[in-house]
Amino acid sequence: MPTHDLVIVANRLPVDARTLPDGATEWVTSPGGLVTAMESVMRTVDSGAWVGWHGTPGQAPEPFAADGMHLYPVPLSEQEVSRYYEGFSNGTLWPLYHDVIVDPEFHRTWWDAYVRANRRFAQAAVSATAPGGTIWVHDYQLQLVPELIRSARPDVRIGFFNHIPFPPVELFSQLPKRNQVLRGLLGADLVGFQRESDAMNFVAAVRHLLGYQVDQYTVTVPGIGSEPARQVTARSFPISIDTAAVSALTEDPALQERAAELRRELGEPAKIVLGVDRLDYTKGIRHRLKAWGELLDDGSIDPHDTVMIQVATPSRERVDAYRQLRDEVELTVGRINGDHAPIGRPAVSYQHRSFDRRDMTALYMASDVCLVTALRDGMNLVAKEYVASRPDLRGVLVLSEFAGAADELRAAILVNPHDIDELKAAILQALNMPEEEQEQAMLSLRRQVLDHDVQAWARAFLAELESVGAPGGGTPAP
Ligand code: GDG
Repeated sequence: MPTHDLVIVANRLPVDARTLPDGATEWVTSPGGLVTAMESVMRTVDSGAWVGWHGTPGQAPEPFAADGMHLYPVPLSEQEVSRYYEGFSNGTLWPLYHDVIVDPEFHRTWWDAYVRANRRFAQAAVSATAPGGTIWVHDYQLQLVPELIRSARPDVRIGFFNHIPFPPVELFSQLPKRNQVLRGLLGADLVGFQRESDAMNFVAAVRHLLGYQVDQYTVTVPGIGSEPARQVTARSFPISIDTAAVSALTEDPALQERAAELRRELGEPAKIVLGVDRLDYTKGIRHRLKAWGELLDDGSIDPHDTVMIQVATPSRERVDAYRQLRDEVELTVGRINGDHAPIGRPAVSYQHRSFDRRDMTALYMASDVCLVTALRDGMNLVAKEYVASRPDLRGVLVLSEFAGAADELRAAILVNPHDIDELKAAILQALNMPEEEQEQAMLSLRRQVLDHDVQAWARAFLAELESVGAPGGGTPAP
């Protein structure tokens, strides 16, 4: 008997398996903004659940509880991981939705696996949800899930949030099965996006490709047969971070000491410049390194007193484009260091591994400049984390206008990362910014980030879902 009032559906459960010395499995909650946000909204309902893949191919473990949440693992076979997740999700949709920075690949076997996997997630959500409950589906891997749920359970409210950009219709139109994807999303009562432009792109695609009536951000989905028409709302809800958690860390004296120690370990440079990204071609790491290399070549930066730290967290290592990117980045870092690093100190300190949250915050606290140069990014949480880590009001954020965060963080130095000269100038401007100016900009950035945390984001989405989604078939069209 389904019992949960609020069910989250995401590709991954918020836990990782760890094998204990005696061979038993322990589940460790994976830290992250989404988990924190969901924990906070789950506390407001009688019973909350999360449906998702547990991270290893093969059979799924039985449902279990972790941190007050009921977790329902969805099984994926080795072939489904390769075709649904690495294939259609990360080899087709990810590049297409990020402005075709690399060529998307289309394979019908990938699509078939995507449909199969989406059905399984939808089925698990349907079984877990109480009558009249709410289901919140997350991200591009699960775009068919809203419609699949609606056809089985017209009694529930369905929300969908897309964490990545939604492309302009000219690009979206390239997607084979594009109409199935749109219809899948339109199963929701509320479709949320990071930026207003994403919501606009979505409704434009619905109008152009399906011919449905659109009034600003409201789509009227015609009923089939005797079914009444329904309305679906598209809106932007810019995601944020758990600012209270970051603030608490910055007040920890051990972390303040760690930040000072990091500077000492790097030889007390006058300036530290930081980049933190998943190693992904959307993040503009190559553009950033090109600009950095040229600034060293032309003598604008002295590697004896300025260091760049680039954290590049391993990501999607079985997808070809990611392997190639890693090779290129590592070749470039090697060249820059070979050409410029003083003995015993790097010009670029390249870190291809994960750091824990505390070390990450210490890095933000130790850095004078943070470079976010994404070529396209839904939001970019690193930009917000850097700002939240600077209660001292020092530090400068250089932010790509192609990251969703640029809509809100107007006091950053905004750049077009494709323009290497502009990027170089922005880096120099950041390195030379007087303290007073840094304080002014940081104050304004912090106001924005501290006033809009991830808990508020989740509450706003669910409140809107409650107001637009009428259980019993969605909002009927007037
Ligand atoms: C997608 C969208 C959107 C990174 N390395 C380590 C580490 N991280 C953390 C960062 C940050 C998160 O990972 C990355 O978030 P981003 O927003 O930068 O990017 P995506 O992973 O691409 O996320 C994006 C996001 O969804 C949310 O909607 O903003 O646009 O692409 O929190 O700090 N954390 C730790 N160690 C690392 O080594 N602990």
